[in-house]
Formats: sequence, C-alpha cells, structure tokens
Amino acid sequence: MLYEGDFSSPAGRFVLVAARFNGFVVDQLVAGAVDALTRHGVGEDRIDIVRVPGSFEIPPVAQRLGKSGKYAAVICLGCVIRGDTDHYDHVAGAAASGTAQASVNCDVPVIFGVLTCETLEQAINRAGGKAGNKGFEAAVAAIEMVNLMKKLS
Ligand code: INI
Repeated sequence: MLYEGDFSSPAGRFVLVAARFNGFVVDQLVAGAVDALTRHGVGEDRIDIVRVPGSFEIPPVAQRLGKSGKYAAVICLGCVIRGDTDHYDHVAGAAASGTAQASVNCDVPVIFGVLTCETLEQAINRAGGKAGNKGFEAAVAAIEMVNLMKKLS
C-alpha cells in the first residue's frame, strides 16, 4: 500500500510566517505562496500572514502558531543572503534547524520556505525569477503534507 499526499483542496486555515528582512524578496515568496494556496481552493479569507523581523525569529513564532490549533499548516518564508561575515551561517542555520525542530514538535506541517543564498541574484531568481518561486513550492508542499497527514491519521 502506498500512502502519499495529493493536491486536492485542503480544509482549514493556513498561516505564513514571513520575515521582513530582505522584504522585497520575501514579499515575492509571500505572493507565490498565496497564489499556490488560492489556486488550490484556499481563499484569502483562510490565509493569515504573520510578519517577524528576520529569519532568525521565524521558528519560535512558527511553533507557537503550529501548536495553537488554529491552522492546518504553517509556511515559513524568509531570505538569508551571505554577507562579508559569518552572520549568515548563524541566521540560516538557526532558521533551518529551528524550523525543523518546530515541525517535529507540532502536529501540523511546518514548511521551510526560507531561501539561503550566496547572492541577491540567486535569491531573486528563486523568488519569482528564472528558478521559479520557492514560496509557491512551499505552499504546494504544505498542501501535500496536510493531505498526507489526514490520510495517515
Ligand atoms: N535576517 C534574514 O532574514 N536574512 C538575512 O540575510 C539576515 N542577515 O543577513 O543578517 C538576517 N538578519 C537578521 C536576523 O534574522 C534577526 O532578525 C536579527 O539577528 C535579530 O535577532
């Protein structure tokens, strides 16, 4: 027997946790995620957006929302771009490991849609440019996981 999530329209509310840092990139990820959700039948009236200062702040907020019982899934969106110091490594690492931890701690899917890029160009390409829109992909992954978890429960 194979179990996998499909892309049928899911029930419930979805929340995006979006960083304000590199906002011009993250706004494109938010737009992509909202586009994917609405195209899969999740109207904007069922989508909440929570803004946090930077990607470092995403995990605690994602975990709180994931545990609130209000949402079918939490979609984390941010953009970390390498600079001249090792700050990037700390922020990107904390965002990735913290979101993974939140995802294990919550009963609902917590999806990682944080870009970790060497350059601004790479980020733009992944936020609606020639490498697609990772916000759209994150929302599609959220829908698949919501439907998979429903099948497994
Ligand atoms: N936050 C990001 O989301 N992306 C970055 O590229 C970034 N850089 O490069 O510094 C960044 N820093 C802020 C960080 O997320 C926290 O908001 C800050 O350290 C306060 O805790």
